[in-house]
Amino acid sequence: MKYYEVNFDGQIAKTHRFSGLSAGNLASAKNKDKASDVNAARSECRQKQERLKSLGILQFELPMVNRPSLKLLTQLGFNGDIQTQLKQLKQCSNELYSAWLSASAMWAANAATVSPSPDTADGKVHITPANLNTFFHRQIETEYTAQNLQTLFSNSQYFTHHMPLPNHNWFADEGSANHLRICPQHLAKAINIFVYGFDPFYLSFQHAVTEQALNTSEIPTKYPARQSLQASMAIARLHQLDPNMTLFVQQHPQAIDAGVFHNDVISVANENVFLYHELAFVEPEKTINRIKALYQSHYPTSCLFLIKITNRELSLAAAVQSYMFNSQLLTLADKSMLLLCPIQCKQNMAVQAVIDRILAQHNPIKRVEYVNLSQSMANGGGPACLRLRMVLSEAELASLNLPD
Ligand code: SUG
Repeated sequence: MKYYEVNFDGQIAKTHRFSGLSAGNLASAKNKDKASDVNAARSECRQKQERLKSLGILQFELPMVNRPSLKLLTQLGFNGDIQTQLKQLKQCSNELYSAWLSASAMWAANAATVSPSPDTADGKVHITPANLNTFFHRQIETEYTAQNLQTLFSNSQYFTHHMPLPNHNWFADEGSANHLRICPQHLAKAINIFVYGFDPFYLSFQHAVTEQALNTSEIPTKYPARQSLQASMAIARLHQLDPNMTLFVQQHPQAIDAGVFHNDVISVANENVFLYHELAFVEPEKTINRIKALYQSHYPTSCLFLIKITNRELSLAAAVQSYMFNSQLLTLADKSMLLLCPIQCKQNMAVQAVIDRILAQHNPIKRVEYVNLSQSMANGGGPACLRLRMVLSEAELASLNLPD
């Protein structure tokens, strides 16, 4: 059976704007109230999609999450005709008005966590829409995203849809942006790595006993951690992943406080290549050794390429500014890999030096290209944020309920 990497990009609602809604996402804060251009945003994203198609990568769009939601106005108790409701909403709070307008469903990496059929005990594709409950402007996507995913992946012979996790901070979930698959080839049963920002029970215990957690580096102190360990564990259970091939790894609090609000801003994996910053995870060496040992025990004849970028080579600040780790790492027809980077990487000398090193060393990454996604980047969304990445078999692909 043939398997393919398939990318589903989010569509951009006409209300695309910069509102500074995501604390801890430095681009979002910096560009608050900057003039936005929805046509430019759509055209930039379309160009990225066209480039991938021309490289032979399967590329589709998720159905549009319609914004703004009129239903939400009524749900929040704003009455009367639409003009009256809007007047009331604006008077009530600017922040609420901006959240209501937000076109944030464009960042499809946060739409859901998806486990492909080679990884799951029942051989089905499992999908859990993310509850996105850290920020209200994102949480309002979930209901619509879940419906869209059910429509698109409607064949129950192949796809199992789970409910979003309970809408509580214990289960804060931001979808595939905090999930990595590592394996010799897409079609293999993979090692699943879930990256979490906080363990809600550890934290409450610490608070109750000594408040020690706040005095150590165990949690971020400046910005919110958006992915909970409990959420990641629940998804691994729901998706019937092999516990012997599943790791839960904590994101480095220093990284979160430097603006790394999702793991896909600081590491990227594709098949047997794992590109990561040395401050991506707590206990970095131990974490990488666990991944290495697991890989060697499951795929003794395959080589894992672990590409570590040190903080000396590229500071966390430069990683966040350039979004190098938010590149799409893709396997091409000849089995070599392409790193599709945001254009910001071209202008950063430290990133250029890192890229030169990667290309010069022995690993499958043979090409680097750059895409201009300035409208998405100004809200903290690079190439990898814009797509929900799946691995689908020929039969699963043929069953999709794609619009004509
Ligand atoms: O959730 N930005 C999004 C960016 C999401 C990027 N996704 C991944 N890294 N996978 C967020 O922070 C900003 C909206 C505003 O400020 O108007 C925003 O929601």
